[in-house]
Amino acid sequence: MSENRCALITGITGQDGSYLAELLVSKGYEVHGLIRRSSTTTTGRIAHLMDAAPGPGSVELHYGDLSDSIGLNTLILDIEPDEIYNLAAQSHVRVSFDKPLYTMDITGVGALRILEVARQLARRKEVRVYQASSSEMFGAAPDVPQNEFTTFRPQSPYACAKVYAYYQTINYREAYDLYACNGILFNHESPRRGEQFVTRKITRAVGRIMHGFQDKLFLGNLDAKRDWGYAKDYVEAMWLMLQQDEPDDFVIATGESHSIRDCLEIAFDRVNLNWEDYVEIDPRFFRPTDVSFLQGDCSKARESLGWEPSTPFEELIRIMVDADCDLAARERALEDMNANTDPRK
Ligand code: NDP
Ligand code: GDR
Repeated sequence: MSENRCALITGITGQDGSYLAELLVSKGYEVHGLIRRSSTTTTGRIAHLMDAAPGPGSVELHYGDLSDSIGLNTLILDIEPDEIYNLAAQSHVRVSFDKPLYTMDITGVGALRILEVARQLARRKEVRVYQASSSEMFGAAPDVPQNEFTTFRPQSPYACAKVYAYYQTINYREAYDLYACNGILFNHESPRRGEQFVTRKITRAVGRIMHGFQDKLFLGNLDAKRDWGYAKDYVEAMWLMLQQDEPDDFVIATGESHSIRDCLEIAFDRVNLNWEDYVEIDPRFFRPTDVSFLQGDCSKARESLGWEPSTPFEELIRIMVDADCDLAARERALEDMNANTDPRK
C-alpha cells in the first residue's frame, strides 16, 4: 500500500522528523521535508538520508515556515502529498512562557494553516493529515492514567496552543470529512533528542563529565514525573494512524511514569557516578506552572493499531548515556588532536 506514496513532513530536521523520514524511506515513500532557512546547518539528523536520487525512497527538502501560509499553500498544492505529518512546532514548554504569541502562531495556528491547505488539496485527491498532539495537553488533569477520554487542563502556552491545534484537527475531520488524526504522544526520547530537553540534557552531561568537559549539571524541578518512551517506536505509531480505514485520535505512551530523579539515578549509575555530586538546582529552569505527573494509557492504540512500546525506561536512558559517552569521546579525541597539531605549541 505504501509503495510509490508521497509524504510531506514538517519538522523533518527535529528528533521525530528524522526517525519518521527514515521509516518512510524504508517503506519506499517519496519523502518531502519542510525546513527553515538558517545560517547554520540544521540537517544533521537527516544527513544520512540525503543521498538517494529523487523518487521512491528519497528525501527532498523545501524551504518554508509554518508562519507562511502562502508558502505552505504553494508547496503542498505543488507536491500533492498523500500524507502530511505536521511535526513542526515551537516545541519547548519553558520557552513558550517567554514567547507565548510566537508559540501560538507556530504550534497552534501553524497546524490550522496545514489543515486549511489539506482541505483545498482534498478537493483534488485524497490526503491524510497527522497532527503532533501532546500529553502536555492533559496538564493538571486529575485522572490517572490519561487516555483519549481524559479532560485537558493545559498548564503552559505551549499546551494551550496544542489543545487549539487538536480541536482544529477534529473540526476539519468532522466539518470537511478530512482524514485527520491526532497522535497524543507522551514524552519520547532518543540519542537524537534536543539537548534542551531534560533526559538528553542529563545524558549529554554524563558524557561530558566523563570526558572532562563539565563538572556540574544545573537543573530545575526534579520531582516532575513523565511517561518516557523511545522516539523510534513512536514514529511507527504516527504512520499506523494514517493507514487505518477511518481517522481517529490515539494516546501513545508506555504506561510507566518516572521522576527526573529516577532518570538521574539511572544515567549516572551507568558510569558509576553519584548524581548528587554533580547536580545543582538553578531557578532559571523552573516554570511558572509545571505539569507534575503524566502517565498514559495506550490501550486503544494497542487494540486498534496493534502498536506496542518496545523499550523500557531504564534501557532507553542507558542507550542515551552510551551514545552521549561515545559522542563526548569523539569530541575529546578531536580536541586532543587539535591541541597536538596547534602550530603555536
Ligand atoms: P523538535 O523540537 O526536535 O523539532 C521541532 C521541529 O520543528 C524542527 O524540525 C524545527 O526546525 C521545526 N520548526 C520549528 N519552528 C518551525 C517553524 N516556524 N516553521 C517550520 N518548522 C519549524 O521536536 P520533536 O521532534 O521532539 O517533536 C515533534 C513534534 O511532536 C512537535 O510538534 C512536538 O511539539 C510534538 N511532541 C513531541 C513530543 C516529544 O516528546 N518529543 C511529545 C508530544 C508531542 P529547526 O530544526 O529549524 O528548529
Ligand atoms: P516537557 O519536557 O516539558 O515534558 O515537554 P522537558 O524535558 O523539557 O521537561 C520535562 C520535565 O523536566 C523538568 N526539568 C527540566 N526540563 C528542562 N527542559 N530543563 C531542565 O533543566 C529541567 N529541570 C527539570 C521540567 O520542569 C519538566 O517537568 C516535552 C516536549 O518534547 C514537548 O514538545 C512535548 O509535547 C512533551 O514533552 C510531551
